[in-house]
Amino acid sequence: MLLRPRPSLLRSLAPPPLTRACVPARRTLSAAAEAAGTASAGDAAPAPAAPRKNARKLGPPPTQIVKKALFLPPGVEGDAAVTADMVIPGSNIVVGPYAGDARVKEAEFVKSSARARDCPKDDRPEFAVLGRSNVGKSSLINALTRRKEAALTSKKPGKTQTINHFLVNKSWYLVDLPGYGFAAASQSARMDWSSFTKGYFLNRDTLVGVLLLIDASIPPQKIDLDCANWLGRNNIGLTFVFTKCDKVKKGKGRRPDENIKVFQETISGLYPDPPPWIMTSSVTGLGRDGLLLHMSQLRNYWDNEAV
Ligand SMILES: Nc1nc2c(ncn2[C@@H]2O[C@H](COP(=O)(O)OP(=O)(O)OP(=O)(O)O)[C@@H](O)[C@H]2O)c(=O)[nH]1
Ligand SMILES: [Mg+2]
Repeated sequence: MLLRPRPSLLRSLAPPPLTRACVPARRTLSAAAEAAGTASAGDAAPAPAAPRKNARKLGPPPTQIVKKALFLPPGVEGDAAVTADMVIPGSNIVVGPYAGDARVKEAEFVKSSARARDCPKDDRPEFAVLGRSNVGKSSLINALTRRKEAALTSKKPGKTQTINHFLVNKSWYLVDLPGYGFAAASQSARMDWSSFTKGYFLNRDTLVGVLLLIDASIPPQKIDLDCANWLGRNNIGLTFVFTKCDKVKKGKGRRPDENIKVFQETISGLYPDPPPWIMTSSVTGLGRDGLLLHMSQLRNYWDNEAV
């Protein structure tokens, strides 16, 4: 049976962008951080903490928090009580009832596909890893799967040129995609990128969501905002995954948390509800467990709600 996510699922994960005039209030990282009691615009990236699956049963008396900056996952209603210990550290993501086993027990490379129609044909759910060339897509896949060379990485942009499927726990896929915005690529290569990758997004029935990687060591880039808009317009659910949060340039430039705050402010008017975001580093492992937990709740919801 071919599983198909219900349109309502995709909408709940990626609300379509609105015009600025439609949005009454700004939602920023600092607001999210205050609300979540996790990442703070003035602090360095927080140390990775293992999210607690049964967080609501543990810890000190729960504190009610402001929810307007948080991503409420499927199964958590807008009027539900949300406490700080339900929020994944370094993110705005609330852990809901669909969160499950997030461990990666095994991961194997399955296939490289040059065209969308050559991708594996089965009904297992998948997450696509998307972002600019060199943002750290292949490194993130290696960090999530804890395989040093599962996906090939390179200092030179443009390393990944095909759609690469990695099967995790024999039950779901992580998909490494070619990067966009590779300045040195010829015009025709850039056109090829957009037609073949867009074909993948628009036709892949088993796509649960996109991890849109944003380099936190540099200021926000227009091409990333354009990509987020394109995904939103096409009702494709996304999670902003900030990469390279360990990278602090000496002297000049903003720190990762400052870049993230500017990015949050830039996109704040575009969404009626805050999209999920999380800070990561493939070098330190920051955000790894939290991101896997987030994916587990999207995946389990998709499995349960699929028709
Ligand atoms: N400091 C730091 N460096 C990183 C991180 N993630 C990736 N890098 C480095 O960034 C460079 C590019 O990483 P890749 O994982 O190959 O990037 P990619 O997005 O797959 O690149 P393409 O396949 O060319 O699109 C490599 O030199 C990585 O070591 C991170 O979290 N922190
Ligand atoms: Mg790559």
